[in-house]
Amino acid sequence: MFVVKVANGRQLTVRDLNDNAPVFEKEEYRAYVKETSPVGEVVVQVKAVDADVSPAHNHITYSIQPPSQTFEASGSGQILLKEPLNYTIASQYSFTVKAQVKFNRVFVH
Ligand SMILES: [Ca+2]
Repeated sequence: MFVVKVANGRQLTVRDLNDNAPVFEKEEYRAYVKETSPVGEVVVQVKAVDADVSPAHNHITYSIQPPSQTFEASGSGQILLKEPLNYTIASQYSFTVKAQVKFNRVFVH
């Protein structure tokens, strides 16, 4: 959000308060991956958007919660395969991807 306020004859500009949390474009992502998929393969691409305008307040990082042995999230929201799959051990995985903005600074000029 971009806010400009004038108070007491002095100009106060609050530039892009970090007041928006990132929001995923979809509530749920589903993907099918073959048992023979190589390590490093992109299983699914997730994307969150943050309504704040400045890069310090809308640069999103992704992580899998709780951390997974099998999958990892890249900086751009790709969910990658970290180890070979074995259908007989697990035929389905579900996990949560957390999107967060690292910096939490408010700029007041
Ligand atoms: Ca934000």
